[in-house]
Amino acid sequence: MRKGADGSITRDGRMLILAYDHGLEHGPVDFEPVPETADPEVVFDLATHDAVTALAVQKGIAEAYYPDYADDVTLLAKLNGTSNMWSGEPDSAVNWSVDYAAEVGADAIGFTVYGGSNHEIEMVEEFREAQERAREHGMAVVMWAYPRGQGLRNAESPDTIAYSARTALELGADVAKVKHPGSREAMAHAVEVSGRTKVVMSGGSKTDDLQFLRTVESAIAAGAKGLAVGRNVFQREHPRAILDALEAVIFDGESAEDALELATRGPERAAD
Ligand code: FBP
Repeated sequence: MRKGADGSITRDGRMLILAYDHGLEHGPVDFEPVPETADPEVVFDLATHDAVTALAVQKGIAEAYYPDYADDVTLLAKLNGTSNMWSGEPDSAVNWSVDYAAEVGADAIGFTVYGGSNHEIEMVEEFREAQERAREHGMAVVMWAYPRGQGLRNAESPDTIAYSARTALELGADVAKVKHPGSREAMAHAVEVSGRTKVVMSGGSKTDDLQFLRTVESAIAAGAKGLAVGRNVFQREHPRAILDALEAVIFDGESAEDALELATRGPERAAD
């Protein structure tokens, strides 16, 4: 029906999705570096930063906290997700419907598809249902396009990541969130094969400021439209400073070095 419903989660065609579903996906261990981030209010406050174009959370967090932030934060409803307390073939429970997410106030949905899992068929069929319903609501559709499965070899190879990005186009996602494939050329290839589906880089585990910003800069130079990030923001001592720097790299075209310099002496750093 409607391709390109991503206007609500982009700024000048680019985006920074702050992801905060880690309490479900990884558990409270992800909050240990900055213990106050176990409190969702702390991350909702971060999501009011100008750089953040949407906040991705699970249902319970949205229900309990979004009403207080509805004027200042764009909600991306991460529809499926699961804990890592069990082991087995990658799969993800669908925890809320698109209709309910719309009722709570979401402008966009997020959905993980583990391409290569033995559960890929069911996940893709669940995605179909959500994607078509999201189109009816005019909501943007973001696919967490993660190749993952016990029988999948080369899950992190550039070709596999490009393949998963392409599946997002084939299946009707507006945005494909992919792991960085390791080089600018490989990211450019993933972007190219994704056509009109926008590619964003997944943040990954926390790295140092400059290394992280350089990776984001390289992804943007390769044609990625932004970033979906969790730990590389909320596990930092000065999360607003890294958001300042990310804003400079993603939206203003600054180099990683200049962005870091700006952010390090910027007013937000003082406000942390
Ligand atoms: P990060 O930037 O912290 O990697 O968050 C992005 C994200 O996709 C989250 O939405 C999710 O909780 C997490 O990564 C899943 O990571 P993985 O499945 O690789 O452990």
